[in-house]
Amino acid sequence: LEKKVAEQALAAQRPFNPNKPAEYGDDSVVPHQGATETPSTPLATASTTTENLPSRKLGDGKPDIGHNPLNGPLDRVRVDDSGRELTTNLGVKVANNQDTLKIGLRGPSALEDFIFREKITHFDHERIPERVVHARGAGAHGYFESYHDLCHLTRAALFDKPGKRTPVFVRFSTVAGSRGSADTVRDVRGFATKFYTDEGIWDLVGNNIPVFFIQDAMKFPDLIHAVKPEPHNEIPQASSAHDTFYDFAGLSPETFHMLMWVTSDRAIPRSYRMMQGFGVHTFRLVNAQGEAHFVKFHWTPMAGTHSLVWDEAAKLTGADPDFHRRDLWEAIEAGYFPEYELGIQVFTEQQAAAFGTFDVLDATKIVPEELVPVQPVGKMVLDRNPDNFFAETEQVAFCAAHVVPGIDFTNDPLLQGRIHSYIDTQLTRLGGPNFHEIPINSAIAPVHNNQRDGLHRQAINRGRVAYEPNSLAGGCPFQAGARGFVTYPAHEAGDKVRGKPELFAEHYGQARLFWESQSAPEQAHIVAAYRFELTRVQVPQVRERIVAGLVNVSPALAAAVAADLGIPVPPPLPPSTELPIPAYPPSPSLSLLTRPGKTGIQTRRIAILVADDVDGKQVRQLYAALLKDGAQPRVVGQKLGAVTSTDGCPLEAEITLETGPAVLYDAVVLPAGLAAAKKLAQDPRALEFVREQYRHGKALLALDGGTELLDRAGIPRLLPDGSADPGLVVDGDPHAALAAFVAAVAGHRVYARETDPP
Ligand code: HDE
Repeated sequence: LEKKVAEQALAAQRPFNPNKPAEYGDDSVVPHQGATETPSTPLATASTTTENLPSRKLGDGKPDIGHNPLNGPLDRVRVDDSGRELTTNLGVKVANNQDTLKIGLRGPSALEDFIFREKITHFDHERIPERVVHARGAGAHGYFESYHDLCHLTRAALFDKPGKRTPVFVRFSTVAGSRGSADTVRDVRGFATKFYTDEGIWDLVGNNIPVFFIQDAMKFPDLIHAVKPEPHNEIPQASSAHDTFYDFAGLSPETFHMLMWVTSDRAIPRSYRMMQGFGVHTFRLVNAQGEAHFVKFHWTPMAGTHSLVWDEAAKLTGADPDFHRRDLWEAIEAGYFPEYELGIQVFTEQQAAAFGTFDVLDATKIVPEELVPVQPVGKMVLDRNPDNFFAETEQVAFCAAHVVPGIDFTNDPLLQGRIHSYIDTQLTRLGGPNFHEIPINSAIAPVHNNQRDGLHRQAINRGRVAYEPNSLAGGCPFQAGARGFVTYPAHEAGDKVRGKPELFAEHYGQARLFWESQSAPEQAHIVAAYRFELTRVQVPQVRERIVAGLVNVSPALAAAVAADLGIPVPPPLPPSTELPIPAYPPSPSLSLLTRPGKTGIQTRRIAILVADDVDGKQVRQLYAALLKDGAQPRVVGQKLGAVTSTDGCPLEAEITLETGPAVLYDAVVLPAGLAAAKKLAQDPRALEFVREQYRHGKALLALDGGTELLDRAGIPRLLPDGSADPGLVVDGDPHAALAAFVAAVAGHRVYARETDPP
């Protein structure tokens, strides 16, 4: 085959430059070895599965572990190039992919070169508009498994029997930054789940924070214009820390509850795998008898809720802007599939009316778990990375209007606006009304209707009937009646008005509840976050207005922030209602520290610092032990390549202090080998590494000579209050030391170590 291609190309394209055979001459027409290899397996036959046929694998029991029934429908569009010849988009084999067609070797290019023109034209149109919000994200496939039969509450197909699995695609995102912005900025995280249920697609388009900035969709464009980079100079990227955002926030005191959450550690998660998700709005569950309950959706990660510290998050934006994307990808590739439990808070309209201090239609309020407990109803496992970022993660179109029979909306005015906005935005972003046919967006349930045509239509609808009612097609497709989506017949009556209920105007009770439910380190982080954000604000009045709002949340918080900004505490913002600020009992579940997680040190990144004359045997043992527990150890050296070992068997450094700085790791091991430690102790980068690990509250294990490095870095052995430091494991019996270290890594951080300033 190779020979034939070469001969044909030669015949077609002579003359060549005899002086440069490899680039311009005869040799160049022979493609690199492998490029024309004969396929060893027969051409894959196209899958017969289409999105219009129900998948056999759905709803009839459990597919194999790790097998996603969505694989089938997507197979028909998957392309694997291995062992194939290069073709144009029309399937014409391409002989030469290096040179345009020219009239003479030094002559002009020919317009006739359809191969070049197709290639460059496609390239010119590769980009599509990024999402107006949530532009930066990462996605994964998986499945949802229902724990119980929830038929008494909802007729939604995914909950109709215990153990039932429904395929999902999830996209996590930041909100404010553009597609190329860094992952670890302070921001809300999107947590959007597409359930490909037997009865159509349900999108639960949530966030990692259970409340929102505003109460009414009318204000969304203002909010986003305020938080996005300022329009005159497009600064700052992916940051709320600027005048326009806090100007809007201070003048819209409904934002104050959400401001507490975004200044908390929730806004700098350690991983997408370690954050909660929330549906935010109150939705309705409707059963087959037409009975409805209000519901709030909660995702809780099995890996626990863990966050970065701010100094680390800020440094990570430079050290690895893809930190969260990479973390999700690597965990799934390694087989440590992220898991989240779905919980629901269920309550009746009568109960909701009796809550009294807040309205369940107000998205700036939570329903405290003390009032309505969260019941677990299933779990989601993300077990497969996308094959192609653009085709799947970028083209996936979530939509708050995508509900299925058994799940319905409420009158939350933010949700009502979202029902419109998402489909609308896809028309621009994905270029027309047929975006539901893009493979990642297409339902597994059958699709039959009379919608036709439009840009990029894929379905080939048969027959002459595209209307209803009809007799010519026997009335098909016919209405499903009670088997279809039946809107819950909520009784509505009222005057046409623009306004909101009085209870919506109480903005501070739950902000105070959040503040008072935080642990001491979490409170300290909130103060520091306000300090950072408001210091970036240039207009003093804008700063002051935020502090004035904080006085209503907590005078202590306002005083701490004011002190840091060097201003006196201003008088409180006037309340928007005469209703009193309600008092709530503290809600421990609002603290991240109450959800330690069940996955131990799995996927935790652990640096083992090495230099010449390290105790290689010990490093290998530690490496193996940490790997066995699911951690990701990395041998970090002063430079790449081998370091000598005391056992005569050299070790390879996998990454360097420069490329793998401290912020990339959850913990560090300083192995034995006095000489190695001495060398490292003279390297300022190693000292900085150890100091940063300490300052960021991470676990450190120092064995034998490793302690010298601790001393040189000035690391105290005890916590500031004189007690033992559970995250600092020094010497001792190696087995006991390793066990204590593993426990410390699983414990995430020793916040008691934090000093401010560092
Ligand atoms: Fe969104 N939001 N949003 N939002 N939102 C979008 O849709 C919008 C809101 C959320 O990974 C856009 O496809 C309005 C709350 C997520 O693809 C857009 C309002 C919550 C994602 C849009 C809100 C969210 C989006 C931009 C106020 C948490 C990313 C691109 C009424 C419950 C989904 C797109 C993904 C994306 C509109 C408020 C979550 C413009 C009008 C509240 C996770 O349609």
